[in-house]
Amino acid sequence: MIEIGIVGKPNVGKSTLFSALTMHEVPIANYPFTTIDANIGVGFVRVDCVCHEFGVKDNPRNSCCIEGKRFIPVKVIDTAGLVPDAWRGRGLGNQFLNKISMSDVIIHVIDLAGSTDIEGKPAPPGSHDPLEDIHFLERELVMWLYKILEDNWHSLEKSYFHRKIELSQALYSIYSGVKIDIQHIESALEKLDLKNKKPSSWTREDKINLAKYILINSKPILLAGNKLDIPISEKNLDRIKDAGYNIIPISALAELTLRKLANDGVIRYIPGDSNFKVINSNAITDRMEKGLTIISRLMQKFNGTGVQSLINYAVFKILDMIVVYPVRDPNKLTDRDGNVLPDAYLVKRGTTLKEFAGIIHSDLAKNILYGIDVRRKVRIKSDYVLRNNDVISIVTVK
Ligand SMILES: Nc1nc2c(ncn2[C@@H]2O[C@H](COP(=O)(O)OP(=O)(O)OP(=O)(O)O)[C@@H](O)[C@H]2O)c(=O)[nH]1
Ligand SMILES: [Mg+2]
Repeated sequence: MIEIGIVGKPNVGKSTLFSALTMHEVPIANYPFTTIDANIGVGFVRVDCVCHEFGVKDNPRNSCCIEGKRFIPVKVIDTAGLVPDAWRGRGLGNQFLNKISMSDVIIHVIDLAGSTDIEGKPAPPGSHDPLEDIHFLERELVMWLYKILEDNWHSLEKSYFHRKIELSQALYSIYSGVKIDIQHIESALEKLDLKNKKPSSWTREDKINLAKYILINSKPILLAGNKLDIPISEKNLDRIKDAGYNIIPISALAELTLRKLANDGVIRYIPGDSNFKVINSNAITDRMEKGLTIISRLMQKFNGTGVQSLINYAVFKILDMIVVYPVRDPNKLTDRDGNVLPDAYLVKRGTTLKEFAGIIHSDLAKNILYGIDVRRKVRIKSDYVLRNNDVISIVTVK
């Protein structure tokens, strides 16, 4: 399953976002270090399900479908707040950075309202410039990767000099606990002119540059501008955009409120909708009504609370995933048990049919004969490159 790590300085709303995405109850409070250990849960990307196009009523198994919207699970990890120099052990230190080491993409939450200082202590809205929070995080992550390298330097040199292991391979094993691509290590060595430079002569700067290259290529960071419901946030959002950053504005609190009210049957709201409808007005207090008015205004302007767009952006724009629906019976679109369009898989664009078979089950990849493109009703070969929303059936030797 794709993994998304949520990071940021303390008190910016990471746990609120996590809770809104996963509906897990986790401690949320207006002081730094409310979260002291990582929270792990399941959130969902939202796409238009193909059930409408095929005119069928589906029974999803690995995902769910609400009124033609398919929700596909992704793993979400909420971490404790990071303060400058966390990599050296400040604040709660870097131990929890290891918790996001397997993440495919990192969401960096910042407080758009500037209502928290650089250490995450509450401050009046507008008193802190959120632009300042953007840079420190990248450095923390780079230095975290750098520290892993430094901590394992001795074993790297041993592998390289005594065991004659190739440099890229030796580096790759040092980073075995961090999900990175070996190609990224190879291209980093090439690009940074380190390929033929003996590790014993690498400078600190060489090591930091390598860590930076690996981070940028293996752990893309997406900025989430939170607390959009606080009036000053919009001004800061424009400033951050003007400074050239790609940032998705969100109100995690608005999303969490809507999901809770929908769960309680007070409103009708499907995550990611651009509006909601009150269905039990008796349950609405004056205070709630005030809150809902603010949320409604925000949703009109930004086409929703931004939370679903954020997670979709991370998966589809940054990770460039597509959705593929495997079925066993190409006519009925069912699995072995008769479930219609049972599964929706997120796979990297460019994945071939055979690779996809391997993702489902290694035996399937071994025994594949060909596939059937259910939409076009044609046979497809093992090397067929899957397209978004493909519904395919895999035919095997037995
Ligand atoms: N107005 C507003 N407040 C928010 C929003 N999201 C979170 N908050 C508030 O910000 C404060 C901190 O929220 P948390 O979710 O605990 O923040 P955190 O980043 O997990 O904090 P730590 O665990 O301490 O690092 C709480 O008072 C939340 O209610 C939002 O979208 N709008
Ligand atoms: Mg928290």
